[in-house]
Amino acid sequence: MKSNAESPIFLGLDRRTFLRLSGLSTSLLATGTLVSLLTACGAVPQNQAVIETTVEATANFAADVEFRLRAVEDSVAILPGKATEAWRFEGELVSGDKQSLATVPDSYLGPILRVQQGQKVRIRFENELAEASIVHWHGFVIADNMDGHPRHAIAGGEEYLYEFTVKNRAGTYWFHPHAHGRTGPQVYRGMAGLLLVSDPEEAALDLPSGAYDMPLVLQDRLFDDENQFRYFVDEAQESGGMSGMAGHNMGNMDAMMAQMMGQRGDRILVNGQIDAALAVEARAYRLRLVNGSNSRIYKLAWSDNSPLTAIAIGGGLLAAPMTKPYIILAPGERIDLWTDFSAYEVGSELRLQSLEFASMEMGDMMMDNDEILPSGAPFDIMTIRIEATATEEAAPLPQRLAEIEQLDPREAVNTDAPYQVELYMDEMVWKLNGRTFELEEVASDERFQLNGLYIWEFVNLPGRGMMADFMAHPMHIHGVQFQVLSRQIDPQYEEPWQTLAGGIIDEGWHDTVLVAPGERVQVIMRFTEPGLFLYHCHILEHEDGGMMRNFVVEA
Ligand SMILES: [Cu+2]
Repeated sequence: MKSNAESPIFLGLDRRTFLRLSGLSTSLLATGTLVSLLTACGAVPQNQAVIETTVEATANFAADVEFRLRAVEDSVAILPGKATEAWRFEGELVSGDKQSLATVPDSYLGPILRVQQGQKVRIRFENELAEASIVHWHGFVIADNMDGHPRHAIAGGEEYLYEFTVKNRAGTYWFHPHAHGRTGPQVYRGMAGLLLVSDPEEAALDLPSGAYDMPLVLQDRLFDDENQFRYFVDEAQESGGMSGMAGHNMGNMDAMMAQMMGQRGDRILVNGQIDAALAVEARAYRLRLVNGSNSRIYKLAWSDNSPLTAIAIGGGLLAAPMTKPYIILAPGERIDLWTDFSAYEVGSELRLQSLEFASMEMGDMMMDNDEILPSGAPFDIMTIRIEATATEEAAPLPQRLAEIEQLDPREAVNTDAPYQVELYMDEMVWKLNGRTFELEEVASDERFQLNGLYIWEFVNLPGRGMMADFMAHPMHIHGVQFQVLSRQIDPQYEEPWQTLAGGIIDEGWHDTVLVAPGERVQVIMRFTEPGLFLYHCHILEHEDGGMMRNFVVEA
């Protein structure tokens, strides 16, 4: 099996400190002595494992809805002037209800697929890119060979057939590529789409629907002078690879910073649009916010300081609506807001913003390319114009939304010894328990029993690696939805933590949880799908660099 390329990533330090700690000097950098340290830096695996897959539809799988999903190279108008080259999902409804597929107009984003709990879904994925890819249905409880594991990645020109029954609760899920080492660049170039699930419990609530149910995908991008996406790791590769870095030091420093802290941009896009504006009626809406950014954390707030009302999170409807002054949305996470614009005058405007927070990434401003908007910096996300009175009154917000079974930690298999996952950097690479990703490797402590209830504890504390604790990591577990049991913050991190704490929603079901610097976060879950699944950081450059591992659920 091919070994994962390890990427040197370092963080939380300005350039000078990094050079000192790593025993380098700027003169060494200039002469290219850094080369040997960085030989593996850009060595993105080009070949995924070849696995035989069936592309023949299963005869006795009577699909209720069938889609064709192509990964294509395309160009889209984003900025004035030249079009931007993008990679995108092009969707087509093959059979089933016409409401099952919608496209996002004038966007690189893929289709919005609407499915119902219990439906049988068939999706034929056709990879027309020049590199391997595979599709992961983020948040879905699904068979392991349908989950889009990188071992199932297919080369350009090949197909992968997905057939599954929707098991998830009503909610906002999404899909994106998951080829190892290439998730970051593929998502960044545009590959992402939405997967919205409905169920009878949700239907009974009479929540805003149709035009009043609005998915909003939040992403940041950096553009060059020709209106093209800038992705630093690929740029370093294209300019002769990181091993030939003499003469490309600054470019490669950008790439190293991106690997260390995640690729960020300076433009905020909503549904693929810059300077997004949404015209609404003075009534209630369901706004489904998806953080589809490679690494940016949003601290969502309204410009008039109105509180936000959350009705659903990644794993679907909350038990009851929750009101927060602001809400933290980490990469991979979703939040559904119930927002009533009827209190606003027709003709008025409101902005959705991201507020300032302590990012802990102290090197950011000094090390990042200065075009980049640093993590934790405040910015506007979009403008909402209240353009008209309501054509139809919205039903009032129900005070109870869903039944949520609380998992009991006393009933867990490992109540007294949770599986600990330590998040830290070691030998310049972000790791999980000191290990990086191997395509099919599973360690002895990464094995769990089917239908077993388990507690995992993510630990983001100093003392393990040289730089263990400078970044918040959104940790994602595949094939399962979990509940957050507890958070424990180290006292020395209390102050920065307080800039996030008021906006964290731990209630309900999750597939991704943000683990802040100085934190221990315990989650509990029951594994109901046997097989090989992933858990990883959803900062896509961390994931691509190896901050990802397999675990096995054994029948
Ligand atoms: Cu991470």
